[in-house]
Formats: sequence, C-alpha cells, structure tokens
Amino acid sequence: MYDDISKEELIKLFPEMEKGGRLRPKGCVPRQRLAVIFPYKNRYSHLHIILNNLLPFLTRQQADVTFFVIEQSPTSTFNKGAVMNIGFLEAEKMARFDCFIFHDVDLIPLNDSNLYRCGPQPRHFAVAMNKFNYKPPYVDFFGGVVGMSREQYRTVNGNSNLYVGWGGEDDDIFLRLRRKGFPVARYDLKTAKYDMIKHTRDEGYADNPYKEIFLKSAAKRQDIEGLNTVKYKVNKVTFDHLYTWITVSINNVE
Ligand code: UD2
Ligand code: MN
Repeated sequence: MYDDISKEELIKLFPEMEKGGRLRPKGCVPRQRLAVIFPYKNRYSHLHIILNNLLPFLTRQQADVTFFVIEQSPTSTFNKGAVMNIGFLEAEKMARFDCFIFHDVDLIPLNDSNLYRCGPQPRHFAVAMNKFNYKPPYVDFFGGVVGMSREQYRTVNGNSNLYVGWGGEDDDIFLRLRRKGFPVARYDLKTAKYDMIKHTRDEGYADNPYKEIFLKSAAKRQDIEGLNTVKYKVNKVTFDHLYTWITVSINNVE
C-alpha cells in the first residue's frame, strides 16, 4: 500500500466520492462531519499514497469526511502552523465541520481502532511510529496527526504562525492546549500506530533556529498571535474528485 498510485487510478478505485473530496457512508448519517487537512508543499506522490490508505480506512470507520490540501506557494519557506490555520478557516467557509484532523501527508495509520473522531479532549492520533520504534519520542509529543473540534481549535487560537521552517509548531500548540486546560487524549501504543513513508528533509525546509526561543513565549503569545492573526491570500480553489485543493500565499510572499 506504500507504492505510488496515480490520481486517475485512485478516482477509479473510489468513484463514490463527491466533488471536493467528500466520502460518506451509505445507509447512515454519522454524528460528526470531519475535515482532514493536509499541510502540503511538493509532496504529490505522498498525497496519493496516503489517500490510497486513508480512503479504505475511513470507509471502514464509516466517516463523513472531506479532504483539504492546503498548498503553500513554492517559493516561500514552509510554515506548517500558518498552513493549518488557513486550512481551518477555509474549511469553515465551506461547511459546518465538527472535527478537524490535521494530518501529515506521509503518515499511514495501521490500526482500524484508531478512530478518527473528535471528543471532549483534543486527540493526538500519531503516538507510535516506525520512525521512533513505535514509541512516542517524548512525553508531550503532539506531532503528525491531531484532532480538534471547532471549539477546541478556536479556544486555543489555533497554531502559532511564527514557526517558519522545520520544528516547534507542534510543541507550541501543545503548550497552548495546556494553558487553556485541555488534557490531550491518546489511544494506546498498539492502536495509535503509524508508518511514516520514508523521506528525507524537503529542500528549503531547514530547522527553524528560533524554535526554542519562540517556545518560551508560547503561552504569553497565544491570545494575540495565531488563528486570529494569520495573514494570507488564497490564489486558487479547485474542487477535485479526491480533494478540495487550495493554494495560498502567506505574509504577502508569493
Ligand atoms: C515532524 C512531525 C510533524 C511536524 C514536523 C516539524 C512527526 C510524525 N511529525 O515531521 O507533525 O511537527 O516534524 O515541523 O514527528 N510538508 C510538505 N512539504 C514540505 C515540508 C513539509 O508538504 O516541504 C508537510 C507534509 O504534510 C509533512 C509535514 O509537513 O508530512 C511535516 O513535515 P516533515 O514530514 O518534513 O517533518 P517530520 O517528518 O520530521
Ligand atoms: Mn514526515
């Protein structure tokens, strides 16, 4: 299931999807409507490999889910926190989603009991990964795949937009959650198990050298910087068969 697959093959495999990338079960109306948000830049093959895995997985979980690809313009350094904020805001404009799942484009869930739904606590889904010998790398790890309700994401003021380059944004939102009194929910290591498709660091995605400094002020900044201050421009929206694809520029950088 980790082999490359073309978009055309995927469309043939999942003809029942609705325009804009919505999958929903026949014969029942799920209680939650999910938005899966992929922060994305130049990972075309990963995107289709992950969909080849997530589509059957979420079909088995009887999910009503719409996929959003939020693509940052190619010339600027990737800012995953800002891209996730944009995904949340743009998805909100399209429909009333109950649950937002922010999903690395290279993480494949391995256990069907890892239920993609939101609850009273924000959930960290990707606890155990091949990359870290199927154990969390540290106690407060909140990276990879996480789920939050609309209210939870709004209460913490989303992600910080300051983390340009690799690292830190996941620890920042963990501190935001803690400050607002949200304990994080996690399934056990057998359930919350993932494989990361093997990859090297993307070009132009160097470690953010300021991440430790920013993390010190995470709690102080939280209400004045985040979802309520993200500056962006939508360049194009495409309602494709497999996903709603939104290309964006951040902070006036084309
Ligand atoms: C870890 C975290 C991830 C994030 C990152 C640091 C895990 C499982 N995940 O991932 O959640 O916190 O560290 O910021 O530990 N992306 C692109 N194009 C790019 C760069 C990134 O599409 O050029 C997206 C893509 O969805 C990718 C995600 O951002 O999966 C995280 O980037 P990564 O896979 O390079 O980082 P990684 O594996 O160290
Ligand atoms: Mn990765």
